[in-house]
Amino acid sequence: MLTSGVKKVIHQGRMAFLQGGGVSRMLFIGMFLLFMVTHGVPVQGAEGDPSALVNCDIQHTSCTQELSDTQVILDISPKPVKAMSDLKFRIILTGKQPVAPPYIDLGMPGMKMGPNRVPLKSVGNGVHEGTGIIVRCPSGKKVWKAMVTVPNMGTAEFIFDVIY
Ligand SMILES: [Cu+2]
Repeated sequence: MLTSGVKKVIHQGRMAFLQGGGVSRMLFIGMFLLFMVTHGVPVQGAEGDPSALVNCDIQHTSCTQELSDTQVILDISPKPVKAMSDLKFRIILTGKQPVAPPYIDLGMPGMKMGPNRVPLKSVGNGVHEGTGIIVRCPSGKKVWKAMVTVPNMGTAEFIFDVIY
């Protein structure tokens, strides 16, 4: 009786193992399919797609964002806005003027690109200008970000496509 009881336990254990193996196999197949969906096929607007973050049509127009005390208007020229060429950055502040000129940090969404700051000088009437260069990302991605800091007033983030 004891022996058959032990055998029964072993048998049940083996069945559980086989069933467990089946579940693992199902999980593996499921994860493989999920991997194919997330990595094998580009999904428009999916998390991690930087073009979903674009909030500024800098190739055609200037872009505006609101801070509590002023509007921040960004323009970059000449157009089309190209990487690896001298660019003129202009920030217009329509409201309250800051204690010091604004500056721009260029980068890419979700990527560490190294420091690239464009200092700006006031040319009067709330207009601030400076020159800088947008580099070419080795990844080939073309979505860039200009983080505009207005001292003591806040930051505005402009995300746009650049021509390579
Ligand atoms: Cu990059």
